[in-house]
Amino acid sequence: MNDEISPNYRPFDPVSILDYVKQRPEMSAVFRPDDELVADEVGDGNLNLVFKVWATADPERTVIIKQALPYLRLVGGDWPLPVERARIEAEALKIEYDLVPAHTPKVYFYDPEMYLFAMQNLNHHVIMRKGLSEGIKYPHFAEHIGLFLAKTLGMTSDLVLDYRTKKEMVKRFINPELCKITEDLVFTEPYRKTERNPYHIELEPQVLALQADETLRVEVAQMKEKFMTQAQALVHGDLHTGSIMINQQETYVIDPEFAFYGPMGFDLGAVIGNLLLNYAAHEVRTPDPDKRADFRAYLTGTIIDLWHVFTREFQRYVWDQVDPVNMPKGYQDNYMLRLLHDAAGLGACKMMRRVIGLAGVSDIRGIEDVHDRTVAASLALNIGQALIFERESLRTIEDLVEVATACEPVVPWPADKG
Ligand code: SR1
Ligand code: MG
Repeated sequence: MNDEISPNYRPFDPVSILDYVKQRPEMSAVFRPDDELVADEVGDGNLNLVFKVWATADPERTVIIKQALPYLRLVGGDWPLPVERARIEAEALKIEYDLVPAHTPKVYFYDPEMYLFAMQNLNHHVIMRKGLSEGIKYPHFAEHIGLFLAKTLGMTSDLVLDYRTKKEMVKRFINPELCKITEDLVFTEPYRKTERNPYHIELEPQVLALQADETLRVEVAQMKEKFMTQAQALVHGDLHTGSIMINQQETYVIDPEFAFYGPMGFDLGAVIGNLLLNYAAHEVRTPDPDKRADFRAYLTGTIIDLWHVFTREFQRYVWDQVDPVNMPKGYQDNYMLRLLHDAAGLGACKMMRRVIGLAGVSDIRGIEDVHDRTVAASLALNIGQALIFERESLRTIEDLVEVATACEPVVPWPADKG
């Protein structure tokens, strides 16, 4: 897989990265020749080395260097991965930056020998998943992510691009090994017995029942087929709340190394599904019923709002630009409805994998008390199942929220916990 790896490639460390940064001419956009630099390795994801580099005299002069390792960091050398994914990520970021600079970090350069790129350090932002788990609301998120989704999905699709450009883009973003991770971890392994499903034992009865449900596996297989065959737009491919850096004013989408030409619903569903995972986590993270209801109203309101922003901006950047003879209103309306159904079905798969499979989410797996964790996980699984089964009956985003909020956990809330 990594046969063609550059002979000059070597993984950096916090010391060697400094000399490398100093000799890159592009870094004069951030650092001065006489700057003393320091670096930290801050990667907490599953796949890469991530170095934060800054000038000691002024920590605001800072960059992130992200370097691909030839194996999966989460499990070590036994799982090789193509380092070329760094090119995919850097190119996807550049396209997203051209489309939505307010919500994409700037890339300074990509190095095809070291399989790394330098980008803007979002040092005044936090990972959204962390903030949401602490009950922090982000009032502008729906507006920001709705715009990001409309532009990055709509404007990389056949609806806007000419026939040749679109096909060239598909070729540029062929990403088989990272897609295979998703095919396995999102659509395959959660639905069978495997040692790579590290759910906790208390959840086992529900997981076994889910895996035994052939009607569910039929629906999941349809979603997997869609993921593998529908080259609709340049999707981010991993747009969970851990790929979003945020504060009260700004939102940035990071980490598009899984980018490829796939169904728009995969990104839409990732955002919605991850907000619903957080919704499920607050079943136990926020024991006070009023506070819980308030935060959940924020989460569900955000889902509704982001969808309306998405459709509004999609109208502006896509439908208002197309030939209405070839794409009449009836087609446009049906297209948006199919996106809603895809978002529900694909988002459901993304929820269930985070509960059952490898690479869970801290919203739920970070809940220390095992009974509490089981309650939250159970609710997330039930929301996922309801959404995938009900997806084609949905007419509006409000319907989707209604289906999700009607769900309960299988495990009862114990009387002594209120
Ligand atoms: C084995 S990599 C595990 C997960 O991390 C990434 O964020 C993707 O979601 C992938 O499935
Ligand atoms: Mg990632």
